[in-house]
Amino acid sequence: AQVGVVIVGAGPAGLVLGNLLLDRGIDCVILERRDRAAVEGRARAGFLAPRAVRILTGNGLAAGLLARGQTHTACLFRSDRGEFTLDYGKLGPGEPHTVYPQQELVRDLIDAYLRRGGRIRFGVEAEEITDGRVRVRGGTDVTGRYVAGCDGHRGIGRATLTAHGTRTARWDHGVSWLAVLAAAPPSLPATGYALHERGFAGHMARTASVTRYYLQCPRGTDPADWSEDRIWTELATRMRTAEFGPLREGAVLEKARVDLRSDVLESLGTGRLWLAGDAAGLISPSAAKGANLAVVQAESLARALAEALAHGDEAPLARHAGACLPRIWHAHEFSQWMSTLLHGPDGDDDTARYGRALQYARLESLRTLRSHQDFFAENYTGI
Ligand code: FAS
Repeated sequence: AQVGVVIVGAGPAGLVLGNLLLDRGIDCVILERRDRAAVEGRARAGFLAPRAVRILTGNGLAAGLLARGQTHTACLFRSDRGEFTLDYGKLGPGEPHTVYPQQELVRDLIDAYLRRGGRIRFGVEAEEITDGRVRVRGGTDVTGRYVAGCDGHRGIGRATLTAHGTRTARWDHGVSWLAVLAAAPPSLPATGYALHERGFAGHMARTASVTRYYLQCPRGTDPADWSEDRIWTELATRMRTAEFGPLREGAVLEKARVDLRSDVLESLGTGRLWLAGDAAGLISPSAAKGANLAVVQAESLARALAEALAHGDEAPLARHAGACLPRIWHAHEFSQWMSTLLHGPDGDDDTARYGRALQYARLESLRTLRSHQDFFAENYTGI
């Protein structure tokens, strides 16, 4: 039997899409290769932009984040020139971020989807997508009028599109982060970005008792080489604790290397296969946009699929791609701006010295110029 839409992947993109399609009376099924506990336990993003919060709130999917999310309106920058705070909630459009761990949001979205009578098949891996038919590893195929590839940047949704000629624009920021999750309360009153000649360090609260830290590290770094002691010592150095006060330490729950790379598919879909989220484009975490882009794209795709199914034409889907791509590129442009602000060049040759001077000039403009602060606020919370 054919369903309206087969969704591959139960991350933020697939789950928001599934909930919004059900709300429009469209029969869909989500295929997720991992089990429910694994999907609900994967700590990743934590920053929700106002537009993503509005979409979730407007579709009855925000009870958890409104009850347990924390509102953030400021961030701070540290360097060898001192520390300054940017009250982005009072700059530019004057909007806040909501800090709510992605795995909590995924849990809420799965509950809501099942409550709406949605079907998710956990532990089911899609192997091939051919014109609406999804071949399932070791199981029965599933056919949909449409297939939504929400299976991340290494998924078969993207692989299928690119195999049929869709080009990918890609950028390697040449930087890696050691992404650490610590069982420790936040050490700073806000998200902190520390620029240091040894490399960038970041501090992002996730909950009252868990904090995310990032340490810029060389490509190929093995997280196993970073003991708990070495992590806290390096964080103390780069966050200049001698000058600004100690960090609140705790057990390291997770450490993983994230290579900062970005890419965008030059088409979000064709015919019966359409992508949303990381499947459509991977954005470096430097500006915390990935999960937000996933939510915004899923909402737009849900509307386009509903129209296409109702009127039997693909024009709404082409309009969806046309509207989404400029928004994706806008987010990538800011993410690139942020990455060059946070990460100075390696080495000490003339080129590195020039690059580092530019980095500090950009930081100084951000500290002193209202126009730069408004630009930052608008892009930091915008999507
Ligand atoms: P996801 O990757 O979340 O979900 C894809 C799903 O598809 C997965 O559950 C996978 O199991 C499933 N799947 C894949 N192939 C399949 C197949 N063949 N069959 C069935 N299922 C399949 N973003 C931010 O905005 N802020 C951050 O601070 C941030 N930090 C991050 C830190 C780390 C360490 C990482 C890795 C990412 C981070 N991101 C961050 C980005 C991240 O949040 C993504 O943008 C977000 O998960 C994208 O959501 P989806 O597109 O739904 O993809």
